[in-house]
Amino acid sequence: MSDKNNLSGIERIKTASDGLRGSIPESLLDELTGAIREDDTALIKFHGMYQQDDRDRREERAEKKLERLYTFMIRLRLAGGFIRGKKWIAVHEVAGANTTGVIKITTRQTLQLHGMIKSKIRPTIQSFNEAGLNSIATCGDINRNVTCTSHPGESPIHAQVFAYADKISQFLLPKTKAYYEIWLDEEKIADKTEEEDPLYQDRYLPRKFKIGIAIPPNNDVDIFTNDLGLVAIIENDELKGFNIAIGGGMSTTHGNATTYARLGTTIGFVDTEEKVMKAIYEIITVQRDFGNRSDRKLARIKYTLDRLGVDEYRAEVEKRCGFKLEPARPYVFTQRADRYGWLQNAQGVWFYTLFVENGCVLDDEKLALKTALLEVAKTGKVNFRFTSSQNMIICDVADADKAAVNAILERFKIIEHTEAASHLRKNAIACVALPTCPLALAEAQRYFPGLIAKIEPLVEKYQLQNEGIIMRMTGCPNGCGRSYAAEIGFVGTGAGRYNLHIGGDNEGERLNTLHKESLDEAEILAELDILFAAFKQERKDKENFGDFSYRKYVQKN
Ligand code: SRM
Ligand code: SF4
Repeated sequence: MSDKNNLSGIERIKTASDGLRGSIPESLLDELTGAIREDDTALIKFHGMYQQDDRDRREERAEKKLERLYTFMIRLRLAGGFIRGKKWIAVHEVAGANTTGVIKITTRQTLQLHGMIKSKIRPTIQSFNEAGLNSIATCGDINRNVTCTSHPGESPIHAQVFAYADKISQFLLPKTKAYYEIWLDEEKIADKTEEEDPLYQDRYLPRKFKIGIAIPPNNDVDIFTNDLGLVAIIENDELKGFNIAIGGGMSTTHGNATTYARLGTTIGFVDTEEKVMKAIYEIITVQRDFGNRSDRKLARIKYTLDRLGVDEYRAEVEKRCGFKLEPARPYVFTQRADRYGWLQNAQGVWFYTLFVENGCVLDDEKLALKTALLEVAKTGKVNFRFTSSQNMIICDVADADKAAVNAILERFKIIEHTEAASHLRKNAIACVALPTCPLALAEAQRYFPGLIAKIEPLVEKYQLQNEGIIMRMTGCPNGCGRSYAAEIGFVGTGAGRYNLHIGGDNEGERLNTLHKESLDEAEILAELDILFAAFKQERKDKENFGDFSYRKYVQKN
């Protein structure tokens, strides 16, 4: 547990915030600056927003002695990445009116809008609210958006498992009414006992907390990168319960050897819904009570777990639950990549998975994706799901409506765009990075598509285009694009330079390893040429790139 005298600054801000209110209302009224007060920047995260500035324009603004061009990014809460068609239309409209217009699908199956100026925050949240959408607790030291295997065709009982994402998401919301009061003009509640929060209390968690649900054989959600991962155990088309894995997390800090990426450790199995919820709750209370509140770099559950030891952590959870976790049950993951095109689920309903490069929904000179999706939504016959690889599924399409939806997709060349993209490109993820992310050391989403265009000929040179290699890039070591869980991972170290990691497996059950440090583009391409040539010549039967590079370069045999 943390030394009470050595709490991080954020701990003080949280406890003094009066239920996450701080001085946000005053900050909003200050017309002298586009920013909000410093303490409030930590608090608005709990309301689903980040203060950012356009890093491309910092120099120009500084030369003119202007303050930075402050704007806000807002992130929605969409459990399991599901949104009704009507709500998509609302997001489209809000994006156009109040933000840059680009709708960004994130690696945790939700949506972000960037570039909102301070005066547009309340109208944005109000419009979302009218549409039945909110951004509560999508950021901050609290449970975030709950992810779930998105492909409804994966299992006949997908809907049953999927319902858990929403239940867990609701169950772990904070009790404070600050969001409604500040952004939606609801009356200030007089009786503060209504806001008492036995889970989060007044200091919330030591750090962010992430939960995902996977439905084997698909590990599309990268379950072991979550603080808490549930793996659905399905026998004879019946949901028996969930294996629970804890302690996943991707972030490291360059030059800080005490930080590390880690995959979750499975601690047991629970069967009934009551037990699932209780186990989740108490795993979180143990992290709340034992997590590091002094050093935010070491505050995630992965560090608490390794400090206490897996057995001690599990014993504390069992003591608080009042029951024991059963031994984990067997299952197999065989895939992680999205399945593109039309597929039908067990109930005969259709869904179409389309490729959205880096999750950026916009209209450009090549593709009018945003307009196409609006037209599809306006048919009133579809809903949407987002995948953890930043793609989109048009779902719940009845047999009778499929032709009409397909015609729109064809007219806007969405099908052609999805089919034409290489496997390498479709399996790739890049995080946002520049210009909005304040932590970016290098480009990611603006650079990766161009780099992939230079890697594709190498893949073709060695006839590896059907290998389904999973390649990911992040602009810094925080791992928002989960680069450490890729077969080939690029991690930004500085402008135009990336660490190259290899040896992760295809299913997301083994992290990769640092292979070469701080490469520029020419060095990356030269190194990949060597790696692909070796793979082509020396691979064993059916060995994939991740397993080959692990054997040859990590195990060295
Ligand atoms: Fe992330 C911070 C974007 C998924 C680990 N992440 C950030 C911020 C908010 C930068 C900041 O703190 O000011 C980035 C905003 C950029 C922007 O302009 O939009 C940012 N993270 C993203 C998104 C949008 C990447 C994307 O391109 O999709 C993802 C939003 C997910 C969501 O909908 O909630 C996103 N971030 C992740 C993931 C992947 C995941 O959860 O599956 C990780 C690695 C897993 C993990 O948490 O360990 C991740 N983000 C981080 C970290 C490192 C946390 C740590 O343990 O130290 C930070 C930095 C921090 O929290 O201090 C961070
Ligand atoms: Fe920003 Fe780093 Fe996350 Fe990329 S990985 S979005 S650069 S914090």
